[in-house]
Amino acid sequence: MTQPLVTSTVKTTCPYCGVGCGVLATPQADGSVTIAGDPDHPANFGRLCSKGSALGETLSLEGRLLHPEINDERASWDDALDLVASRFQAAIAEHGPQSVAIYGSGQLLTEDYYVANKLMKGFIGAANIDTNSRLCMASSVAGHKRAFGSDTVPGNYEDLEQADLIVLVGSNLGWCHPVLYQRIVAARTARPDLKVVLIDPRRTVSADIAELHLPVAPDGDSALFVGLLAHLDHLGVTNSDYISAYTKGFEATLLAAEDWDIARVAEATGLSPLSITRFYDLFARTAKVVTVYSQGVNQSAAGTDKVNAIINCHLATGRIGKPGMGPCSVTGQPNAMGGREVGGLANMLAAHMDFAPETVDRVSRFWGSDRVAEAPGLKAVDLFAAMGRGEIKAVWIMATNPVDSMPEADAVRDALKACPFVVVSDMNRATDTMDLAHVRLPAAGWGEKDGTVTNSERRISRQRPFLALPGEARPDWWIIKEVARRLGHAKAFGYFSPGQIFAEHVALSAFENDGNRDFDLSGLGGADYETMPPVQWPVRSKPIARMFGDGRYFTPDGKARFLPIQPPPPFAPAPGSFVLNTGRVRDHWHTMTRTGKAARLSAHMAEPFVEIHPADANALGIRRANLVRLSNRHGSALVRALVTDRQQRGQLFVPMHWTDQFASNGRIDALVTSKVDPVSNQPALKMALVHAEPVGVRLFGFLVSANKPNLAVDYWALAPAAKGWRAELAMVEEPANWEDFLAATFGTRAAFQSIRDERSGRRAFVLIEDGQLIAALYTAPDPVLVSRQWAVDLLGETDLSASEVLAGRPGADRPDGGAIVCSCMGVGINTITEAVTRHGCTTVEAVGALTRAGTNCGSCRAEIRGIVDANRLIAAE
Ligand SMILES: Nc1nc2c(c(=O)[nH]1)N[C@H]1C(S)=C(S)[C@@H](COP(=O)(O)OP(=O)(O)OC[C@H]3O[C@@H](n4cnc5c(=O)[nH]c(N)nc54)[C@H](O)[C@@H]3O)O[C@H]1N2
Ligand SMILES: Nc1nc2c(c(=O)[nH]1)N[C@H]1C(S)=C(S)[C@@H](COP(=O)(O)OP(=O)(O)OC[C@H]3O[C@@H](n4cnc5c(=O)[nH]c(N)nc54)[C@H](O)[C@@H]3O)O[C@H]1N2
Ligand code: SF4
Ligand SMILES: [Mo]
Repeated sequence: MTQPLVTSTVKTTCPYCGVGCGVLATPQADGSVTIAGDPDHPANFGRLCSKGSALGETLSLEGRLLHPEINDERASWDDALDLVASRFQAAIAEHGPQSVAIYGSGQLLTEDYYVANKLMKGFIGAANIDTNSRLCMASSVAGHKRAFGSDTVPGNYEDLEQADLIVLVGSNLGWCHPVLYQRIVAARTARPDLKVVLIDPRRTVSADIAELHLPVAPDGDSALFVGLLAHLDHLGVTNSDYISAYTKGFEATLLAAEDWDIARVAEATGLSPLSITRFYDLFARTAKVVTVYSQGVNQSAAGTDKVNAIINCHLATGRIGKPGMGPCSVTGQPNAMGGREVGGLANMLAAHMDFAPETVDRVSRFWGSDRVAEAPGLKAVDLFAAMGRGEIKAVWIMATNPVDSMPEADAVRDALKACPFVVVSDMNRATDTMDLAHVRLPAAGWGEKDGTVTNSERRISRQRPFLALPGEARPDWWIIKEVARRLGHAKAFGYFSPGQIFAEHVALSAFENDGNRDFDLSGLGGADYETMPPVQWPVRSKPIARMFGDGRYFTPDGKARFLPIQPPPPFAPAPGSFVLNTGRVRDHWHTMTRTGKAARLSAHMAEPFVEIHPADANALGIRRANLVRLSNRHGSALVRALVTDRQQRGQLFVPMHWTDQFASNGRIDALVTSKVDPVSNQPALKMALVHAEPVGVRLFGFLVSANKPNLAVDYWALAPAAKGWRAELAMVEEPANWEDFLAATFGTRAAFQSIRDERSGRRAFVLIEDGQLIAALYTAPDPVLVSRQWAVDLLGETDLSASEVLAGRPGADRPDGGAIVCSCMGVGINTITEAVTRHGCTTVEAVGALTRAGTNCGSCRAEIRGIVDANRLIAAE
């Protein structure tokens, strides 16, 4: 059980997305932790989304790594740290500093990240430290640097509320930055003139607040924004005063855009000329525009160009550096920004400085090291490729799971298998990456760690501990400095607290800065780390009102740069192949190491799926809920068909979340190409080419079990339930012996009761002990129709009889709420439908008042609106 560190309420920051919401955590006497939004935090003012609200349910010690391990055996910290240091030392001595690497993460705290970067770039002397931010923000970083001379996100969250037009490009804000989305929803309610345009090939839930959805062809964004620039010029709404005073390169950029009239844009984007014109005119006539962009922009082979195509339009209209306007890259991870600040990317040195000789000299003097790396190191895709070629002799992975999240993930797995020495620091014992580690180091997790994170609006907030370190887990900064010490750098790594590391980070940001570098925390020198309130950088002694408010940029001449953009040719996959788009679902976080512990987060979507257009499904003979095999030369995956016209023809969408820990074959990155953007080296994670085919299945199944089942069938997907487990199954052959199958699956030889319907081929097996359900399995030749939520809820019931469980459907006394829509309040689709059809609710608010659905975090309100709309007509009849 987790042990509280304090009994009072602690102000901390959510460890999930880059919105960076303030959280109030209060440990309770029974070991649980109460979670609430911090009303004083300027990111969320008390709001939390479904994932944030469920944080308390992810803190159990189940699955945690609680002591170091060497070659699968428990080891002492001293032995593990000595071994890491000596193997790194040996590789460096024999093969040079380029033969070792660190692969980090935007989920490290700034202090952890600072120490890791300082060790690698400052004292090992190679820049081979890169991070999962390469997969996430690298194109935005590169685009910012090209335009502004610095990696600066200019905007603030209030700009979203003050804008008259918000353009969401490749961003599913409703699910991925839910509290920001809720702030926009609230602003729109208060000020219905605020318009939203969504640019995304899929019609996501974020379309719910959009007056206009442009289902752009994959990578059609550059053409759309290049055409917009030409259009703004034709209409004469560019701001020539701004352009001449504060920018360079406009003429050449406009020249490159000149030929992009609406007809050509329509051809390149697959959009209708009418909808393009509507968007362009809206943009042209609205001064206060914020363009929010995310992975549909960054994760592309032309991602950096997309970023600059967007920024060009803001510079051309002078819509930047003022309230309610500007380009706004929203960051994914809680500390994606902090990582960029310390130099976590292989092409940055530290504190937003790169590898120019004078900066290397400056950082060398600051760190007191004569071996600071002088050139960028290997970036993520190249790093694992080099490892595959045997060039990396020792690697240390921290707070990321590349076996699941890197493109061409099977090759990454092979590279790690072939690497002579793999160290992984993680909180969990079982991850697909941990499985390959020679040394496993138990890291402290959220609630135990102490440090800072920076959110999308450059706001630094404290993460504070409220739980004791479990077992022998240690914070990442401590682990890294202990290795540094053993490598002979005790003096430079004599840290005893995160506050001390932060103070050094502050000092480096201010060192010889003179206002020439955007990242400047000089005003924080001497701040009380313990009580530090959330603060936005830059923090100078003389505060600045707003980034770029004075029209001064961080290029040598102080002017912003326009970049001429050549949109890529329209993408035309060969007949028979699909464009595979990947991304996120509302209630899961990445590789599910934390959200996968929470039953209520797993109830929203409990298995890996592929969204496919009905016409494509029909043509391939894929029916609803059938299994689909996706494949290409890199790998294959087996997922459930979700047939929907939200998806365009010729395109598929699969979530990135499922791993070998939760499904038989759901690692979608095995199929994703490692093609990268030439400027940022960020991989094109949203555009693989795959084949899709239905899988001949003899039996489908669904089970619930009080104990973790052992699944060895052709297809399975496992998820926690409130009182046990649930799983989806499919088999290509019927088991030869059902008794053996049940015993192997549920780990018991107890006698199950069963029924079989000869005509339909349906079977049910149930084991009840003392009126309590131990296990139930339902199988059928077609996808099993059993009510999932009902069956899951039975696990907590008493006085059950086998016959009611065998029936596979709720009796009159146990109404079936249906699949969970509102995970905060646990309200299912049937309850919501009934609120509309039987109780006459015609609005989301009315449904909320009756059922409480959608009344907490609001992330499900778009789905509720969909159910209301679909059933209102039926109700009216
Ligand atoms: N629930 C949840 N929230 C999260 C996360 C999570 O795992 N779960 N992760 C966090 C992290 S690290 C990140 S980076 C963010 C990501 O946040 P988002 O970027 O909003 O999320 P994604 O689902 O990856 O992708 C966004 C959209 O890009 C679209 N897209 C694909 N190709 C194109 C294209 O060519 N053009 C355009 N315009 N759009 C395209 C996809 O259809 C998708 O809807 O989310 C953060 N928030
Ligand atoms: N196909 C496809 N692939 C993608 C994406 C996509 O959209 N499509 N998105 C990409 C993006 S944007 C991102 S950000 C990545 C995310 O991908 P990953 O970073 O691989 O995913 P996570 O599951 O967040 O992995 C974090 C790991 O760190 C551990 N951890 C958490 N906190 C700590 C800590 O404090 N210390 C230590 N040592 N460990 C900790 C967790 O248990 C977990 O194992 O995936 C990328 N991959
Ligand atoms: S929006 Fe949700 S996941 Fe993101 S920081 Fe806020 S509570 Fe956490
Ligand atoms: Mo990300």
